[in-house]
Amino acid sequence: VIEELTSALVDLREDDALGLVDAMLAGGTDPLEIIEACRRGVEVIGKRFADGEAFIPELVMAGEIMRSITVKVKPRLKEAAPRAKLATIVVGTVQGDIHDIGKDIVVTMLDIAGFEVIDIGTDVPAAKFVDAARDHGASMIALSCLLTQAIASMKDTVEAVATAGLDGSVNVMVGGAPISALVCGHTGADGWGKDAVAAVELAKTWAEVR
Ligand code: B12
Repeated sequence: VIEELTSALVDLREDDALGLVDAMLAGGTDPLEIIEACRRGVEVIGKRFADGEAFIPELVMAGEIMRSITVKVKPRLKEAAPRAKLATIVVGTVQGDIHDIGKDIVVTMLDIAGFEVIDIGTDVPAAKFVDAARDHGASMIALSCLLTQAIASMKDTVEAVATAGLDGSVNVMVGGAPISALVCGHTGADGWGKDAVAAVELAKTWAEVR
């Protein structure tokens, strides 16, 4: 059934995908397995896009199916989540970039790991990250980007956090396809992660240190 879900996503059969998710949740499948099966589907479409075999509408459609599935799965994930919040973390895709499929996975995973997550969306200017961190008393900020061009916005955001005097109390992590240790160093961020699991691990480390 797990493979069927991945294929339904790859073929963009939304009704089939949602039906499978309902059946799997009813049958007690681990919600994380469902998210992972969908992620593999989106990955296949991403590869087809890179090879010129899929186009923008397919990508948008895949994103929408992924979102509908996340809405269904989230309540189930929350049942298993710890009650006391570990820390508050502001998450968003930086200015100039609207990719949010990966960012949403990071949000979901942090949420179920027990973090209070403030999702401020996509194409977010540096000042908005600073305001959100201050307003919500966050101790961490996670920046996502998929465009090489948007790495500059990450650097700007890290600088804005320092200029606002929050660098002593707020840790910033960066992630997304173009991010590596080298790029992280260039942005001045405190850490980076290659996927949503790494985001949670890093956030947990930071939560314990504070
Ligand atoms: C889907 C997609 C789109 C969709 C986005 C839909 C949406 N709602 O997000 C649409 C069609 C809108 C789109 C638009 C564009 N796209 Co696009 N898109 C993709 C595609 C195919 C997949 C991205 C994706 O969702 N992957 C699946 C998710 C699950 O993976 P992920 O995002 O990498 O996230 C994981 C990790 O990176 C990590 N992670 C992510 N964020 C964070 C944050 C932290 C803190 C941490 C620790 C980890 C982390 O965890 C996630 C889960 O494991 C990629 C190609 C690819 N194979 O990556 C191109 C790609 C990113 N797009 C690209 C481009 C160029 C564009 C456009 C400029 C195209 C255009 N000419 O209009 C526009 C951008 C507009 C803008 N201003 O942003 C290029 C970028 C090239 C570059 N290096 O700069 C790529 C690489 C395609 C290519 N090969 O050319 N795109």
